[in-house]
Amino acid sequence: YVPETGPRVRVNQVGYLPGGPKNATLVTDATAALPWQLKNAGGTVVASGTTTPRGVDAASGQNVHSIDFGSFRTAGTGYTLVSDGQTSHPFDISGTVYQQLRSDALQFFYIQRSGIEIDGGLVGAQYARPAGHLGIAPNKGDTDVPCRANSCDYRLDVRGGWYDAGDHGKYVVNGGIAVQQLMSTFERTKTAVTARHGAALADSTLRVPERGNAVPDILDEARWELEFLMRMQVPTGKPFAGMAHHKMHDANWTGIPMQPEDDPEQRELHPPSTAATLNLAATAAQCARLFAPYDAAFSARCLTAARTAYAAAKANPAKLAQDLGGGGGGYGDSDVSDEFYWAAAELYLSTAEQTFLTDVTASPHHTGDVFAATGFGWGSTAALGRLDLATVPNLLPQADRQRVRQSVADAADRYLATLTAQAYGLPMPGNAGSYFWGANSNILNNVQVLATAFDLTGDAKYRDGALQGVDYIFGRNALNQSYVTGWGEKSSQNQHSRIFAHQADASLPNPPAGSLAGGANAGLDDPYAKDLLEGCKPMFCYVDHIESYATNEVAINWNSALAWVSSFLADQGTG
Ligand code: 9MR
Repeated sequence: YVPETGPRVRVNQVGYLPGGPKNATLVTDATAALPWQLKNAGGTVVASGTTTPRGVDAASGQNVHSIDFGSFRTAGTGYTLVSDGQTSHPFDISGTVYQQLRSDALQFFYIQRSGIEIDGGLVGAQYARPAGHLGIAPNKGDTDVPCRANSCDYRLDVRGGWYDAGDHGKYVVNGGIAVQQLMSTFERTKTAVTARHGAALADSTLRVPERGNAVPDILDEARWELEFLMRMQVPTGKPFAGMAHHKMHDANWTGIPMQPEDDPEQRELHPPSTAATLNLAATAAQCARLFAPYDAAFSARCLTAARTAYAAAKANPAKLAQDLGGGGGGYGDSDVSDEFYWAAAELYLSTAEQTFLTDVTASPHHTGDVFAATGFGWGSTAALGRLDLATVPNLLPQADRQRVRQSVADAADRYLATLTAQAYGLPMPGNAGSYFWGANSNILNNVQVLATAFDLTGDAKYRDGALQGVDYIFGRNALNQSYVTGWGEKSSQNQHSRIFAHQADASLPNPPAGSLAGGANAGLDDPYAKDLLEGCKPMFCYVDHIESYATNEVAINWNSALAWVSSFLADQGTG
C-alpha cells in the first residue's frame, strides 16, 4: 500500500503568522542543499534561499531537507513554496489564520453532547439530531442506569455529558482531562499576561444553546460535562459513597453508523475507581473557582462534590478500575499518584487550605519531573496540576512557586530541543515510541507546555516553538496530511465516528470542521490499519478511513488539546 502524498514540499497547509516562524520540509533524494523559492498567488518569486539537508528522518524513513523562510513577513493568501521541482500545497501568511480554529475546535463539544437535541440552526442542518440516551425507545436511556454484573444495588441518572469519541460511552477519566482543558482555555484568559484576549471567549462567542446567558459559552460547555461527572458520584449511604463510577457505556459494542437516539443497547455503570474519583475532585474544584463569579450555587455544589470525592479517594486510595468488559474502552490506570497530585493542586488553588497544600508538597510529583518527552494525557495528569500551580495565582511559598514556574520553562526548553532536532518540527522524539494511539493530542499537549512557558516568561522562543510545534498537525508531515477536518488543503474527513459516519452512509455528514484525528500509530491497534499498513514507518501509520479507530478516531480529550492550543494560536495573531 503506497499512500498518495502529493507534492514533496511539506508545509503547514493552514498557514503561518507574519511575525512567526515559517518552516517546511522537503522530501528528496538529494543529499546536498537545494535552492527554494517562495511564490505569491500570482506566481512571482518573493523570497528564496537554500535548503538544509537533514539526512534520513527516523520516524518517516525519508531523506529530508528543512526550509526556513521565517524572514519573509508579508501577509497574503495563496503562497506556495517551490523546491526540487515540486510545488507545495498553497498556504496563507496572516495574523488571522487561526482565528476561526478556536471556535471550530470548541464547537466540537456541543455536537458531541449527549442527552440534548442538537440544534441545526446553531451548527448546520447536517448536524441536527434528536436528544440521545434519555430513555426513549429504542434507547434504554442514561436516566436510570444499573451497574454491570450487579456490581451495585442502585441505579443512577447519569444523563448528559459528552460522548467520548466515535462511540457513545461516557468515561470519567478522559472526560476529566477534556473538561479541564476547556476550563483552562478559559482560565488562561484571566491571568495578567493574557487578560487582553478574554473577549474572544466571552458569552455569545460559540454556537451553543446557552449563548446570551451572561456566562462565557466555554464555561457553559464545560458545565454540560461537569454536571455529568457529578452524577457519576456514588450516593451517600452506598458502598464507596463519594467515589465516582469509572465509566458508563453500552453492554455490547454497536456498529457503524449508529445515531445516539437509535442505540438499543443497555447502558451500564462500571465500578467506582480512585482515578475517576480524583478526576471528579480535580475538575469540580476548578469548577468552583471559575463559576464563582457567575453562579454561586453551582460553584458551591462543585466544591462540595470535589471535597467529598477527594475524601473518598483518600479513604480508598488504591481502587483501580476493574475491566468488566462490555461495549466500551477500558481506560485502566494502575498508577493514581498523578491524579492525587492534580486533585490536591486544584483543591488548593480553589480553597488555599493548608491540608491540600500539605498533600501537594508531599506528593512525589511536586518535585519530580511531570513533563514526559511524549507528553501528558488522560492516564498521566500530574502536568495538569503543575501547569495550574504555575499559572493560577496562589499562595505557594515564593521559592516553591518560582521552582514550579521554572519547571514549565525547563520542560519547554526540552521540547524546543526536540522539535529543533526533528526535520518535521514536531515536539516529540523521532522514534516509534512517539507514535501511539491518540499521539496527536500528546503533541498538542507538549505545545501547550511551550505556550504556557511563553505566557509565564514572555520569552519569544517559547511562542515560536509553540507555533512551529503545530506545523506537523496541519500537514508538515510524511503523509502531507492535516489532521484537523476542514483545515488545510488535504485534511482528515473520515474519522471513526458512529455519528459523523459519512463514509459508511452518504446521507450522514463528515465530522465537523475542527475535529482532530488521533493520528499515526505504529502499534496498528485495529484490524483495518493492521491489514493495510503492516510494516509502515511510524509517521506513515495512519489512514483516513472510518474503520481505523486506532489511527483515525475523534475524541473529546484530543479535541480539548486542540481547543487549548488553538485559543493560544489565535491570540498570537492578534497582538
Ligand atoms: O485514548 C485511548 C488510548 O489512550 C488507549 O490506548 C486506547 C486503548 O485502550 O483507548 C483510547 O480510548 C478509546 C476508548 O477506549 C474507547 N472510545 C474511543 C477512545 C479513543 O479511541
